[in-house]
Amino acid sequence: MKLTNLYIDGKWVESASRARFDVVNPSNERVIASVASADLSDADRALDAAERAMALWRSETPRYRSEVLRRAFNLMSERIEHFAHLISLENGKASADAVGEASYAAEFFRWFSEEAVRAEGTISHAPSSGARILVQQKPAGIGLLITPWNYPAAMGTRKIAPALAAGCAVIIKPAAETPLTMLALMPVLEEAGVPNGLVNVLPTTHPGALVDHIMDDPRIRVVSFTGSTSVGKELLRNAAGQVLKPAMELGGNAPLIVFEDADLDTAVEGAFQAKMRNLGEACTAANRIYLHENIAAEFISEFVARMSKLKLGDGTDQRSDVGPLVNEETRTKVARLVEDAVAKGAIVELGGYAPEGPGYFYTPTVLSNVPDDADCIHDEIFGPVAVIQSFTDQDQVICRANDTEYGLVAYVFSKNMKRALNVCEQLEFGMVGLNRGIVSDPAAPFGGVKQSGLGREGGKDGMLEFMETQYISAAW
Ligand code: TXE
Repeated sequence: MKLTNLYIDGKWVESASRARFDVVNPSNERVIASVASADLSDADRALDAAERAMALWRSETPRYRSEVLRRAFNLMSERIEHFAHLISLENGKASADAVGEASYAAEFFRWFSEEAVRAEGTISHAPSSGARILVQQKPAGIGLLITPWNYPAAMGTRKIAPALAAGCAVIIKPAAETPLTMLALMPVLEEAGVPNGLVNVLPTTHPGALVDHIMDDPRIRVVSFTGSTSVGKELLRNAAGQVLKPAMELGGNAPLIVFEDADLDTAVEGAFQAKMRNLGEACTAANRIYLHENIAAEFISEFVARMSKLKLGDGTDQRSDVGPLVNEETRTKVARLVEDAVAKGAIVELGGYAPEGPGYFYTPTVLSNVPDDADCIHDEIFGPVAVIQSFTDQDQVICRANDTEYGLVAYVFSKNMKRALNVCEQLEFGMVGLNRGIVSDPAAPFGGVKQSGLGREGGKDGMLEFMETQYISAAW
């Protein structure tokens, strides 16, 4: 078993209260690590360290910051297998998914090393007064980054890299289920040249109290969160206290629409990726699959064949295609949603049960004929359950797709580009996958509308979440 501490000011330290908690491997329910649990005085130390570090970091040249981030990319890329193994151990995901995540996570350092030198401003003439309008971007201040367990590396680097590129320091509060990957990143950042105190990691079992305390400190200016909509709303309320800049990546309920003119193989593979990447434990997971009734039977038969090939097993075992869910609570939620759908008339085409034995496993499942009043149509499933409905009319399916409080991502499959783009534009979602089951890319603005959140991560927009616009009205 591994013992690990908090990471504050470039040092590994016990928490002031000496409290610790266990991290469990979801594949076999064994304890793999004991981690220090931060309390309020630890947060104060991290804030002091971040303040000192940021004062120097923000005055370095963008080129200097860019080179540090580039080294972080290089170093993380050399250790993909190491990070993938840790991700599989603490999250349970299969090693192919874990390698994918670690590589994706590293890419944020590369992208933002390139963006670090491109924080541009403008100068223009005020039309009436003749004054000059100078607009520039400045680092917003210390960022509090709260990350979930579904992508223990990538949800962290997607926030750390832009914050550092912008000139900010950060305090990270990783999920208690998966703190190890983020802690393991710290030696990489040190080696890359990130100064002490610029990045601090505070795992805890009391996120509410710790986060409230940090958000009450006027030195924090940004709160960047990825997690559930309910916690996001609570954070938004608390952010009002110090009028913090919020970036919120919250839940999703993605529709995936397959028209009768879609390339069927592309659609099946795209739906498979959109549903099963990360075992469905992703806010981008296809939650509702709408098939045109002319192609529904053939699609279901091919999709079930694809899903039934998956081998369940320990996430760290290279032979496993899919691992367990992250914990018992998640598995219970998934099982409840399946039972509810079946009780209301859904047909189980595949799976639909939790196998015996240790580990939080749930079999890949396909449900067809799912009625609109089933809970899985409205709630985020966050598990390996494909929920299939059919449709006949384009306007009606757009209406059903938009009938959700969420608005993160939608997927459309059609070879008719005129129709496809028209449908994409009518979908009330921040992102659309068109003939693709994956939308995430460090170069693209990731984020949602409605109750899926505020702000964008990645792309050009990601860095702006950690910057403030300043305008100087000048006469010369
Ligand atoms: O999320 P939480 P949970 C969705 C998904 C999942 C559900 C519940 O539907 O089934 O949320 O997951 C920290 N103040 N997503 O319960 O609780 C927590 O420690 C401050 C979607 O794990 O939102 C962790 O670091 N922080 C999602 C982070 O919030 C608090 C990813 C996320 O945990 C807090 C994860 C509090 N009061 C879940 N309570 C996505 N958008 O990808 C918890 N946290």
